[in-house]
Amino acid sequence: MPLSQESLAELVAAVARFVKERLVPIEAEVGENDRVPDDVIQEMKNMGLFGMSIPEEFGGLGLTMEEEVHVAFELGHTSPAFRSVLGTNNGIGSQAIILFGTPEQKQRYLPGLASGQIIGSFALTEPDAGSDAGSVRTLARREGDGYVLSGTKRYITNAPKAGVFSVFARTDPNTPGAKGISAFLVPGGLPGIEIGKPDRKMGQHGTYVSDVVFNDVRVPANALLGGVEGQGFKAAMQVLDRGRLHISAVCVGVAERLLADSVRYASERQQFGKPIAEFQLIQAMLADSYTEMLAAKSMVLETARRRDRGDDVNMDASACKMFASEMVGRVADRAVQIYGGAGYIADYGIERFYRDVRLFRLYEGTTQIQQIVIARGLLRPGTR
Ligand code: COS
Repeated sequence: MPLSQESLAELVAAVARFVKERLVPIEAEVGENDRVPDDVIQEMKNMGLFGMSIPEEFGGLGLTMEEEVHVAFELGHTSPAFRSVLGTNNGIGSQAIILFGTPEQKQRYLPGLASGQIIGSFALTEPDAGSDAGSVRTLARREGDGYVLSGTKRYITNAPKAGVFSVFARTDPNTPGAKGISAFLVPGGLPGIEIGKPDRKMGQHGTYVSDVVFNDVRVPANALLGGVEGQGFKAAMQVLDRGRLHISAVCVGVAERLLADSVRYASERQQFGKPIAEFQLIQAMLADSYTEMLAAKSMVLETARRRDRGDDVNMDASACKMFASEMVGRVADRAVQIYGGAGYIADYGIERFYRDVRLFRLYEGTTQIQQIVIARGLLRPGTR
């Protein structure tokens, strides 16, 4: 059930306060130390932020997509690393269970994911299966009354802390492509699971990504998501439809933050005897950034509302992801330009955002994959 307007406003205000008072002051420290402090993570858990999208009956906040998007705007007002800490539990690490899990699977994992006691992680990508997600090679061999998983997953967010992986593996080696793929819920500590050293990244320091190797990992039959083979690819795609909308909202939030910083800096920085904000070439950059941010925000809100009404938003979630992630890249670039030399110097924090936002155009589907999804949707008979 949607929150009342009052409760939503209270939640959004609480998150905005937390971001401003607790997260913004430690952005630089987190970027440098590559670590979000444990007490901050605990505060996020206490606020229920690990379970925003998880139904209330399992201990989550049960937010609608529109409500979640409003919270994501706020979380975007600080370094994206903080959002990433709780991002998988709300998105790709829990949604497969919410959308397709059996009642037992939901009962087993969702309360822990909602409280943040369990960290969820989405294991789809492989060394040779990135954009071509239908070509996964990880195998799930039927053996006795269970399965044995073998294969390597790559760039898996939050893998080093994961309590449960949604693993996409081929149960039917004779069926190539999407149809032979099934999804499994695999507890993090099982024998045979090897977690690689966290990868060194361009940005978003404080979040961890690594390889996960499955060396003949045995799971019981009830680890099969939804108890049905061959549904893994569709499950992954539906999880990503939702995830892409959430990421789009974070992009909007980051753009709002960068715009606020740019306005403040332009108003304070003096050149030629006056604040640079008085120069029309600076004003043009600010106006372009605001307009593009507003366009993305409107798209995200409208698509979230349509998803809440039960519409298929596959194409539009991709349109949001493409536009919002490219938009925040341009806004970050203009922010560096407005700051001038200071934009390139670490102390001002703008170059950190510039590096952080680059990831938005890559993960949960590159811009080029979003273009494919949109174009296919347009060309599908009867779509428009
Ligand atoms: N919801 C439900 N079903 C979907 C779907 C969706 N959003 N998208 C595709 N499907 C279904 C199709 O309908 C098709 O089913 P049928 O065979 O029954 O018709 C099946 O899945 C295969 O779809 P398709 O033929 O479109 O698969 P492709 O191999 O061509 O791949 C893309 C499609 C490229 C869109 C997909 O591989 C993709 O999204 N890749 C990017 C993956 C990604 O985002 N990776 C990031 C890693 S996670 S951080």
